[in-house]
Amino acid sequence: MPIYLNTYADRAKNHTNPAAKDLLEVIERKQSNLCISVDVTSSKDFLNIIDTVGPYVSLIKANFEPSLIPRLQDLSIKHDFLIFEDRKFADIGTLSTFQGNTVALQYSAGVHKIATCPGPSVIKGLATVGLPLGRGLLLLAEMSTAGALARGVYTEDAVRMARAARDFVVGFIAQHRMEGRDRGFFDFDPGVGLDTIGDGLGQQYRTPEQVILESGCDIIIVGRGIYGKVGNMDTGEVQRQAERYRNAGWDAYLQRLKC
Ligand code: 5FU
Repeated sequence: MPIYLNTYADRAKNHTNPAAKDLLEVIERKQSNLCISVDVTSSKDFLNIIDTVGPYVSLIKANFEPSLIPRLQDLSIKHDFLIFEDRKFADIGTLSTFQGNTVALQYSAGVHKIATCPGPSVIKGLATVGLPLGRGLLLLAEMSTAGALARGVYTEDAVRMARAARDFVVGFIAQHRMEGRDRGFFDFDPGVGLDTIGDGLGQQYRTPEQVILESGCDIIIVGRGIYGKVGNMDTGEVQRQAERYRNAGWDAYLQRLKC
């Protein structure tokens, strides 16, 4: 059976990367393929949003300050979600004057479960730190922004690099299923919105149904569709939107299983 038609639970049973396995199990347990992207500057808003949406998400994507890590870890235990620190590791993989290497040093300083990066040497550098800690890596294969350069040969190379490092690379940030019908990689899709098709600055939104059912992706990444403009946030509304996106993502998955 094509892997994207398998249940998350079945995929969890067979996955050899512990971070990917954990994520598949959380998704199944919470019946949520929703990842919230928390892109806010105030720590108070950041923690409030996460505490509010926690019950509805399987994953939090953020770029957070190290001082917030203990509180974030408490919330991840309270609400049963995983943490995806979104960093673009764009430095070199090896640097001869160091015992380690540049990206490995960046990576080991945080508590990232998953990260994005370019280049095979960078993957190798991150794997030296991430694999012993049971982490997984996502490669940026495609982008949701209009006119993005991540396409064509770049995208094909990202898939090739992932295949060459299957133990550590668990999938892609992408706009559609990257690996055809037979592979076990995740496809995380940002650029998801139920009420609008763009933000006026190049971001392009598709619905959970387009992303999960039509494009065969696994996880929807949603930011402003859930928390809108921060500042005078209505917690009840954030909760309502998180539940709405969770339900839309899960319904699309259930429909896909019937295909
Ligand atoms: F790689 C990508 C991409 O192609 N599109 C994105 O939108 C990443 N993103 C991130 O997903 C973006 O930087 C935000 O962190 C998030 C989407 O947030 P939004 O508020 O739902 O537009």
